[in-house]
Amino acid sequence: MSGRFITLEGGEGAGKSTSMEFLQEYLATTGRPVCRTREPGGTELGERIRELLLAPEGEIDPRTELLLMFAARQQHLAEVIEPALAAGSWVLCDRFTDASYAYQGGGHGIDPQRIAALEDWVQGSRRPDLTLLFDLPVRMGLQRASSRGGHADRIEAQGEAFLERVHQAYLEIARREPGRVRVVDATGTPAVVRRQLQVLMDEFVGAS
Ligand code: T5A
Repeated sequence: MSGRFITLEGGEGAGKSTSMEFLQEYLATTGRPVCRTREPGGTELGERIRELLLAPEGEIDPRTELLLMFAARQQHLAEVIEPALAAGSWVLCDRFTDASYAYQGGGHGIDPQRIAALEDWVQGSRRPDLTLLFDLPVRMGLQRASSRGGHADRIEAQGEAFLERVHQAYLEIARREPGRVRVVDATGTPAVVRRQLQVLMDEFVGAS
């Protein structure tokens, strides 16, 4: 039986990493093999590209940024995602191509048709089976992210107006694809967020 591809999306500090733990445990209790990964990253090369992309110093042209995201994604698909799905694993991926539409498209204004061309080329027909979109006001996400301590990465440091465009782009994707993209209200406590995830996952797993 082939696996399922589940992606987690949302703005900065929306709680994806926190929820990843719960989702991994949830699937493990159903007896499904799980592969947990992230973008940009997920492979040795992808993690090196991630370091280049997120390092706070220096400017990166938005097109270069987009192409590096897809370079890392190509490697990730070839090395990790496709083999895991073919082996029957359920893949949980912290961010995927919706992030390119939201950040490089919505945030930087790159034409979505350009992104779609890369998506078709790199992914073929591969699309997530389910996307959980963690919806949180930008300012709240930034507060949560800064409460963790450490420096803002280069993309996080783009400013509130940029991150608001990203937020709106994500909501637009959810409006366009309500079957695939399920919106999680991320403003509540971790326990409240988990309860929503439990309901969504019960529904998705039950239908799979
Ligand atoms: N990117 C990525 C692109 O621009 N294009 C692309 O194509 C791709 C794939 C990745 C960056 O790359 C960009 C987007 C990103 O800017 P990242 O470090 O992976 O960088 O950034 P994020 O995915 O945003 O990760 P964050 O760590 O910032 O956010 P998370 O994982 O959503 O949040 P999390 O779980 O770490 O939580 C943040 C803090 O809030 C607390 C946590 O304990 C933590 O301290 N928290 C809560 N507090 C209160 N209530 C809750 N419900 C909470 N849930 C978590």
